[in-house]
Amino acid sequence: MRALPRDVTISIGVMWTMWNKLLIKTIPSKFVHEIRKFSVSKMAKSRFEYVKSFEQSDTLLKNCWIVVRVDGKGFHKFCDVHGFDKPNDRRGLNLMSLAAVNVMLEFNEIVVGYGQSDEYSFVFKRDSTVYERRRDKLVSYVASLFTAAYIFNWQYIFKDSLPLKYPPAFDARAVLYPTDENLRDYLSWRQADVHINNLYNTTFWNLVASGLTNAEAETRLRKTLSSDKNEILFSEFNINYNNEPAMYRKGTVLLRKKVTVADNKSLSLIVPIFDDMIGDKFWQTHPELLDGKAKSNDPFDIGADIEHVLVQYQIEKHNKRKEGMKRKHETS
Ligand SMILES: Nc1nc2c(ncn2[C@@H]2O[C@H](COP(=O)(O)OP(=O)(O)OP(=O)(O)O)[C@@H](O)[C@H]2O)c(=O)[nH]1
Ligand SMILES: [Mg+2]
Repeated sequence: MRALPRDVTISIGVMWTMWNKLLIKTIPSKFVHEIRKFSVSKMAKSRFEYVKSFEQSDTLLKNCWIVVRVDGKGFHKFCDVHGFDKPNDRRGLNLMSLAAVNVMLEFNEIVVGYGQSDEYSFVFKRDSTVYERRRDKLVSYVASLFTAAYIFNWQYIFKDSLPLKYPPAFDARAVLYPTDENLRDYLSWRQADVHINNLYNTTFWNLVASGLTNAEAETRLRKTLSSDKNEILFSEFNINYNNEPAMYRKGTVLLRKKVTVADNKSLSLIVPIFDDMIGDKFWQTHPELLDGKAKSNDPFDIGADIEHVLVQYQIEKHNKRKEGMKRKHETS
C-alpha cells in the first residue's frame, strides 16, 4: 500500500485530536472509552487483519462440570533445590493451598478446590459462564494466576527463612465431566492417588532414614501391598499410618463456608478440610456442592482449623480491608 502524503497524515492527526477533545467535552465519560475503542478498531484495520481469522476457539460443552487442574512443572527438582521436607513439606503444601485460595477468590464459580503434592484441581459449577466457557482463556488464566499467587505468597509462608531460588511454573488442563458420578469419581481418583503415593513415600523415606540406600528401600518395597507397608511402618518405626497428619493422607479440600470468627461475627471464607471424599458421608455433609440450591446459612464448625494459615490469611485480609474503608470514611 502507498503511504499518504505527509500533510494529509498531519491533517488526519489534527482531526483525530479534535475529535477526541470533542468527545471528552460532550459525551459522558463512560461512553467515551467505548466510542474510542470503536473508532480505533475501525481506523486500525490493515491488510494484515485477515490473520485473526486463523484463530480457533474451543468452547467447553455446556451443562458439564469443568475441572481445571494445575500441576507443578519439574517439582521433583524444585522441591529438592528448595530443600523441602520429604515426603511432605507442610509449608510447601500450605503455599499451594494459599495460591488455590487466591484463585477461588477470583473465580466465584469454583465450588471445590482439591490439592495434593504439586497439583490442584478446581471444579467450576455446571452452569458456569466464565469467559463464555472459552477453554484457552480459562486454562491460561487459572495457570497464570495460580503461578503468580504461589510466588507472591512465598514470603508469607516461608518468611525470610527460605529464599525463592528460581521461578516455578504450572501447567493446566480442563476436563469436562457430564455427570455427578463422573465428578465424584474424578475427585476419588485424585484422593486415591494421594493415599497410594503417601503410604509408599512415608515408608520409603523412613527406610532411607533408618540407613537403607534409595535403591535398597526401593527393592524392599517392590511388590508390597498397602498392608505390608502399614506393617513395616508399625513394626519397624512404631508409626501408625492412620495417625499421620490428615493433610498428608487425604490432601486438602477447599470449600466455601460461613464461619463464626471473633466477636461472634460470621464471615464467608474458603476453608481447608482434610476429609475422605470417596465415601458418601462427605457429599451428605456438604450437599451444596452437587446441588447449588442446597445452600445452608448455618455457620460451619471449623474447630481448631480456625488457626490454620489459610483461614488466618483471609481474616487478616478482611480486617485490613475493613480498616482501609474505615480510614477512607473518616478522611472523607
Ligand atoms: N520433598 C517434597 N517433594 C514434594 C512435595 N510435594 C511434591 N513433591 C515433589 O513433586 C513431585 C510431583 O510429582 P510429578 O508432578 O509427577 O513430578 P514433576 O517433577 O513435577 O514432573 P512434571 O509434572 O511432569 O513436570 C513429587 O514426585 C515430589 O518429588 C513435598 O511436600 N515435599
Ligand atoms: Mg508436576
